[in-house]
Amino acid sequence: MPEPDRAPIQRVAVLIPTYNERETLPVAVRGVRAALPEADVVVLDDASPDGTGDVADELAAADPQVHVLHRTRKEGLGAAYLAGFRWALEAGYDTLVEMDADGSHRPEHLPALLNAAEHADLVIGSRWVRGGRVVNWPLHRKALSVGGNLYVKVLLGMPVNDATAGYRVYRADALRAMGLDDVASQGYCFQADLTWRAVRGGLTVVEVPITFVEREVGQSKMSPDVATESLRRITGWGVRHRAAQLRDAAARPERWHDL
Ligand SMILES: Nc1nc2c(ncn2[C@@H]2O[C@H](COP(=O)(O)OP(=O)(O)OP(=O)(O)O)[C@@H](O)[C@H]2O)c(=O)[nH]1
Ligand SMILES: [Mg+2]
Repeated sequence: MPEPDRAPIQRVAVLIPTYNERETLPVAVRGVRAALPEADVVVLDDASPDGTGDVADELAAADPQVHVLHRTRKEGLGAAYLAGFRWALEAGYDTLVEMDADGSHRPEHLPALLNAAEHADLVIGSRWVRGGRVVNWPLHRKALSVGGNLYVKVLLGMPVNDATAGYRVYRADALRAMGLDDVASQGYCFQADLTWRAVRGGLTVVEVPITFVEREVGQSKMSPDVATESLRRITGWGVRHRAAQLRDAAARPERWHDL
């Protein structure tokens, strides 16, 4: 194991975006507080009609290590995370965790994810590396995730098996270096977008296997629109990336023999 080459992890914020998660949020918050007592929790709620914001306020009133960002309307996972990142970076956290509220992301994995973040800029809790698992997903959902990840990997040439995963750890300096002002991805495409920015920026990305458990309560926000946004944007990045590679190669005929 290499020596830690980054600032030690001292202040951790676990960001949990919510939209209609009043049943699942308390379980998730309790789980994080038990697994990682020194970390703070920041709930990012998009004015959930089911009153998740009030549930979050109650959790925050009972525990000074729980905070809530109330957003005025549903703007998608990406926008909620960007607001959460800004808040947590300004508040001085050095390590930011992304975690779903719905029970899919087990708090028991947090220590291993954070250990890996001692040596990485971005740690992805990965379903599609050796040791990773998905519990209770129908075949079509597995196929969508595996197929989507394969598409990203081949098109962009990214050495990451689960670029769309939403359970991850960012070091604050890495997020600052990634330039988040022009991130347009709104849905789950946001995860692939930030992975691509990290890889292109030469940051260290590490995958740690997790067991992902499908939600048992509440409703999925996955939709055909979300999948279409991902396909459209990722294809656009791929086309631009491959065109740039071709331009590079054309400009350097002396190196064609290396190709
Ligand atoms: N703030 C906010 N949170 C959201 C939004 N959309 C989804 N989320 C949250 O993001 C997390 C992941 O969403 P899910 O609905 O579980 O999506 P998913 O995991 O792809 O779908 P399932 O497999 O069915 O659970 C959950 O904690 C959601 O409440 C949004 O527009 N705003
Ligand atoms: Mg989910």
